Amino acid sequence: MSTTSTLSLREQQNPLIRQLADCIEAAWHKYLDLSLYDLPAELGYVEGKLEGEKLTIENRCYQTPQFRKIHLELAKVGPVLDILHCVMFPRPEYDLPMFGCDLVGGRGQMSAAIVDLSPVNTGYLPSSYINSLSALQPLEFSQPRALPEWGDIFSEYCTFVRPSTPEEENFFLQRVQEFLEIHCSLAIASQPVSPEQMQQILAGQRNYCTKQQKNDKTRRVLEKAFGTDWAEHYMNTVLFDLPQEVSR
Ligand code: BLA
Repeated sequence: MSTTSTLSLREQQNPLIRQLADCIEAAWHKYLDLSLYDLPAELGYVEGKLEGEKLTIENRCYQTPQFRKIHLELAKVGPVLDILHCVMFPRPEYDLPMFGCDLVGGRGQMSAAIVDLSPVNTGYLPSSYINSLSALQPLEFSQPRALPEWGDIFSEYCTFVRPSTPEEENFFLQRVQEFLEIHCSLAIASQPVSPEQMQQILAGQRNYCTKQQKNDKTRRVLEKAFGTDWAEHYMNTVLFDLPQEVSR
């Protein structure tokens, strides 16, 4: 048995992914009142095979008074692909955007780094978010990336780049940290909305999840390792499950 198998997945990840995972969890612990969120037991830690390499997935999931589910996932395909995926799903009683972050890379080079606070309430971010986000220092990346067709869910503050130097990797880390500080501090101060608004927010969250489920690049990795049905199930129940109707 190789010695690496005794290390956690996080310790085997690309350093930027490891730093980002630590930074996300530090913000959550600093600002939020966390309790555990139970994923189906068989989906907390999963292993499969992708083109002869081992695909390992490790999930961490919490809930808080303002968030139905906050999810951090690390995935690794042998030495070739490292992935961090993170989504914070607000409870629909609160007018809060979706925090989403995906970092994909392999063999020392990141190919995709995306972070956003995406609007769900009739397509607009709350004004408190616009005020804070528009005050952030603009960051220059040498290789910005174009959003796919389903990417109309993202806000104008979305950062989507291929970070190509250590400096740009740090910029990305900084941006995620800033987004999380803004998001967590506004979230814990937010008040519940009216039942009508809640229905709109719910519709916006459903639209967000439905669009994210159209990401063929994510789907392909999961399908190749675990099969079509499993990939469909995983994308619909763990990565982007639709919030249930709420009755009051
Ligand atoms: C891209 N996501 C990708 C890519 C892979 C994955 C392999 C292609 C990398 C590239 O184009 O350079 C794979 N991502 C995964 C897998 C998981 C994952 C397997 O999270 C989980 C197990 N994706 C998200 C979230 C966002 C997101 C929360 O999960 C945004 C907030 C975005 N990922 C996203 C986008 C792309 C991407 C926009 C590029 C898609 C494209 O160019 O078509």
